[in-house]
Parts: sequence; structure tokens; C-alpha cells
Amino acid sequence: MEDDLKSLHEAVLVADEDAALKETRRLLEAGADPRTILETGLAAAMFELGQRWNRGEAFLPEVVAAADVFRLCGELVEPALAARGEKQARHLMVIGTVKGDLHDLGKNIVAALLRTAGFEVRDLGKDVPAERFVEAVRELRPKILGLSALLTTTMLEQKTVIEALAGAGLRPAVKVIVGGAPVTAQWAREIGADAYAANAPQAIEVALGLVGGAASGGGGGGVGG
Ligand code: B1M
Repeated sequence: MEDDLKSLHEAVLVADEDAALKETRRLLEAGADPRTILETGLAAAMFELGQRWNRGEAFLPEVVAAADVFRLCGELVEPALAARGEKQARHLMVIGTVKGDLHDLGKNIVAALLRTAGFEVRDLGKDVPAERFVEAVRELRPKILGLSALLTTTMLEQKTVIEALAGAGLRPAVKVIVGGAPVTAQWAREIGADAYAANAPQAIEVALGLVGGAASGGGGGGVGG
């Protein structure tokens, strides 16, 4: 299993679609935890590629190709994840990547894992304007709204959404969780979010805490204080 996860990691890094899909199928058939496949195999590879990009050791076309392979493998894993969440009580959550931001791989993982924890997740996609989030909260009345941002420039849009919710009189109606690589607990506090989560497993913990399903803890969680 360890070796298969390693092979999957390598295949995503070099954007070898056939090998990555084969390894994902092999892991699923061997009964590997789909969360582990997502986090340890797929997400860790994208993280490493991001670091290589930071150091100038990887280039945009490689990142785009790897992101595509990541998405295809994620689609294979999702049914196994969804099957885990089916028997649990459903809390509605709306999630999306904010306006101006096209990064959705992390948000997709967060959404997929939340489904395994008993949340019904409405994913509004990426590049979502504040008005669309407000409209979704007004119409769907979710317990939680999740805002993902991967760019330092688009983090500001998380604040815009929270302000737009307040302007529409909807802020008390929904708990807001913010996340994404440049986002911090301090930023979450500054913009008046209810919680921050650093990664997908933390997002589950935090979301369950907000709906009274479990105590939140770890590195993420409420932003008060
Ligand atoms: Co872009 N990109 N990118 N990119 N990209 C980053 C973010 C960057 C750090 C790379 C770099 O320069 N080193 C940099 C941002 C710099 C900054 O603002 N500080 C950057 C840039 C500059 C850009 C462009 C401007 C590049 C260009 O065109 N010149 C451009 C912008 C496009 C736009 O959005 N308008 C761009 C484009 C792209 C691609 C399209 C090629 C592709 C995205 C494909 C896609 O998402 N469908 C891409 C990618 C893949 C990356 C990196 C390499 C990887 C991001 C990723 O998917 N990671 C990234 C480098 C990096 O992050 N170090 C980079 C894997 C994913 C599983 O992790 O998204 O962090 P992550 O999600 C985690 C947590 O953050 C958290 O949980 C997830 C899972 O554990 N999380 C949440 C995320 N959302 C959450 C929400 C929550 C809670 C937790 O609650 C609601």
C-alpha cells in the first residue's frame, strides 16, 4: 500500500495520467482509505509540485498537466468517499472558490471530505462572485459557508463576501469558514469569519464543531480570542 501511494505521488508529479489512474484504481481495489489516497497520494504531490514551482524547478504547463491528472484521479476516488457519508445525518454547506480565483483542487478535496462527514455540500465552483454566495445563502439557508482562496490578491474577496452577507442581513444566519494556502487564523479573525481550517481534515473537524457534531481542535478551529 505504501509503495502504491508512493507510485501515485510520483505519477501525479510527472503528470503521467495512465500510471496515476492505474495506481488510484489499484489502491481503491485494495481497500485503501479514500481519504488517504486524496491527502497522502494526490494532495501531497500537488503540494510538492507547488514548492518546486516556488523554487523555479517546475513550470506552468507541468502544473496544469498535473492538476488535470489530479482532477481525474479525484473523480475516481469521490464515489468511495461519498459512500462513507451516506449513512450519516446531513448538514447543508455551501462552498466555493472566491471571485478572480481559478484554483479549485483544494476546495474540491475539502468538499469531498465534508461529504464523507455527513455534510450535504453544494459546490458553487470557482471564480464565484460575492453576490452568488449571498444568493445561495438566502435561497438554500446552509448552516455553513466555505470560502476558498489561493491567491494573496483574492483573499480580500473573502472579506468582500462576509461584508456582502452582512449587507444583506444574512451574516447571523450562517457560519463562515475560510481556507486556502495563503489564509491564516489571524486573517480569518480580521475579516470576521467564524473559523479557519488549514486543510481538508481540519475543515471537517471545524465544520462539525460549528454544527455541534464534535468538538473542534487541532491547528484549525474557531478564530475567537
Ligand atoms: Co496557481 N498559484 N496560479 N495555479 N498554483 C499558486 C497558488 C502559487 C502559490 C504558485 C506560486 O507562485 N508559487 C501562486 C500564488 C501566489 C500568491 O498569490 N501568493 C499562484 C499563481 C501566481 C497563479 C497564477 C497567477 C499564475 C499565472 O497565471 N501566472 C494563476 C492564477 C489563476 C487564477 O486563479 N486567477 C495560477 C493558475 C494555476 C493553475 C490554473 C495552473 C493551477 C490551478 C488548477 C486548479 O486548481 N484547477 C495552479 C496550481 C495547481 C497552483 C499550485 C501549484 C498548487 C495549488 C493546489 O492545487 N494545491 C499553487 C502552489 C501552492 O499552493 N504552493 C499555486 C493542492 C491543493 C490540494 O492544496 O489548494 O492549498 P490547496 O488546498 C488545501 C488547503 O489550502 C486547504 O485544504 C486543501 C486540501 O488540504 N483549503 C481549504 C483550500 N481551500 C480551503 C477551504 C476551506 C478550508 C481549507 O474552508 C472553506
